[in-house]
Amino acid sequence: MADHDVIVIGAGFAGLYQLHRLRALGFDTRVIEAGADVGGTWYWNRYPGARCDIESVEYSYSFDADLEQEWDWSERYAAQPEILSYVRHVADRFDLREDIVLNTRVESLDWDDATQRWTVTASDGTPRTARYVIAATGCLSVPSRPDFEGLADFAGEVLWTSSWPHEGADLAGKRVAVIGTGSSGLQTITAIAPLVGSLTVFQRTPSYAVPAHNGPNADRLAAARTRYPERREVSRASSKGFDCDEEARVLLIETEAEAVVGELDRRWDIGGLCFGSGFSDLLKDADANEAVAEYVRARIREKVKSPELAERLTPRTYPIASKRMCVDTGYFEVFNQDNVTLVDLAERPIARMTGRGIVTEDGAAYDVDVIVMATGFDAMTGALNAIDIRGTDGHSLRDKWAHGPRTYLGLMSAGFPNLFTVTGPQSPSVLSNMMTSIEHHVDWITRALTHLRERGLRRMEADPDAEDNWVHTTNDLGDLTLMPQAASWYMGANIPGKQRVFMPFVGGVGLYRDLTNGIAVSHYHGFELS
Ligand code: FAD
Ligand code: N01
Repeated sequence: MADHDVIVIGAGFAGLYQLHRLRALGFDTRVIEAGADVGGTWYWNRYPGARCDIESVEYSYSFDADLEQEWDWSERYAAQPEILSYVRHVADRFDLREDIVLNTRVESLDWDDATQRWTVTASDGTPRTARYVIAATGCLSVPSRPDFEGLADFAGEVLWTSSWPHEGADLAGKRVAVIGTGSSGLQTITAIAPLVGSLTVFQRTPSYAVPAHNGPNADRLAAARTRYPERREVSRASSKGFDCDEEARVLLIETEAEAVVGELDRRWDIGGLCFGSGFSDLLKDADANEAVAEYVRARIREKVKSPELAERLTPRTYPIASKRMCVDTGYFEVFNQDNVTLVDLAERPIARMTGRGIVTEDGAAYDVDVIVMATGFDAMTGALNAIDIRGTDGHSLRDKWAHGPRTYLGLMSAGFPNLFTVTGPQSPSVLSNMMTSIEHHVDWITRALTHLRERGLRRMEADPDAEDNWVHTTNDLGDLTLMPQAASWYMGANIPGKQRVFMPFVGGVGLYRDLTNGIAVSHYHGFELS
């Protein structure tokens, strides 16, 4: 039996940094990763056009000043191959690989009260135990694979953006269908439109998208290098975990219409996800939200030549930013191409697949060579629920979370001692620059384990009352916003049968950091330590 101080599940950005921190402090740590290499999201999602939509100088580690100074980000938003090289470089640079077990999936975790340890069962059959387990399993790591009738009969190729073939896919000249118009769909569609013979886009819900204005990065990188520490600190104190120039925020409903448009124009020209950040009531006031949504709708009309097509591509059924906004580079313009067709599933849902392609409920048949599924993820809870986790008295986490996740601070769940989650549900995680949130959680967990060790303690568990309060707080805060109005993956609404509950903490990264650090200072108020 291999016994460790800590087992970390997942070798994405979170798992790697967690290993680096703990090993430096002398904790015997193993990382177990299902994939054949490190990188997590950036190992699996290799579809054409995949890139980050937070600037690379912010969507990167901040823990090592030399790494910051030495790594060259070639574009404002790095593409997937460059991000994957960066993660691999980090694994090599800090000698992390020797403590990572690849190609191995953790299947179950069982808490043993007598030994105060977790038994970790994984697909390689090696028996392992650990004092602590840290789930760095990712919020967007379990693909949603809708059960389309007849999919197995389709004679062509089916490709999933979330597990794109490593050798690539030759789409040149082919008849390609893409199902899904979230961030993955938008990026794929834009990248493949110039190559394919014909492209048929199956859209269930249109997305709000803001321009990336991507491009070479030399000037930005040079500027960032002169003030990385200051910039990172602004990000850590911000609401979204990256610098969105929030200082000058005002209430849209108290601002002259002309000034509103001026501010939206300014941010549109800068590009990226800070677009709505000038207005503090964007997600709180329906009128404010509608004004910003209308601005984006007008921009779509400018880009799409056919007014009828523009209208179909225009989101109207949910508030802007209540689903994660997309960042695009010419997505809407793709629909001006003769070889691109939009199928509006709101009018004609998919009925089934056949040997030749896709048939909609009105009987229309779309014959294609390749179907690309950009249908998203079982987000936030999917990867945790995929593991059979049994806490004290054999209680299952899956059962406990059947009506939605229950955590204290998004870090632990009562009844599951010594089990931590990095960017777990009910923390800011997916509403933020994930790098900022990952580094904060890893630092917080590392500090907690050090605190226990220094005091000869062996067990840490969330107090059920503190957890109840936190669950109410996160739900109530979510309900104060417009976010629950969308059928989004934040709500679990994209997975049939999943409980609809708003999962992230909306209070912002800076507030959350102060709160959680304050709890650490107050000897982990709300946790039981023994
Ligand atoms: P992941 O990268 O998801 O890694 C988790 C790892 O755990 C995976 O490798 C998985 O195989 C492994 N794992 C899970 N379960 C098990 C198990 N049972 N046993 C063994 N291994 C397991 N966020 C941003 O902030 N900005 C962006 O621009 C951005 N772009 C994105 C683009 C795409 C295409 C996607 C899908 C997500 C994007 N995200 C972005 C979110 C992204 O997931 C995070 O930024 C970040 O990469 C998450 O890192 P992680 O280590 O927490 O999780
Ligand atoms: O997934 P999504 P994603 N029939 O859930 C549709 C991050 N990310 O992989 O909206 C027909 O957003 C679904 O329709 P609807 C980012 O956080 C970032 O694109 O549910 N359609 C939707 O259009 C992002 O938010 C980047 O009605 C079906 C699409 O599929 C998150 O990952 C890039 C369907 C799924 O969109 C997830 O993005 C990529 C069905 N049965 C990802 N089921 C960056 O740019 C689903 N759909 C950084």
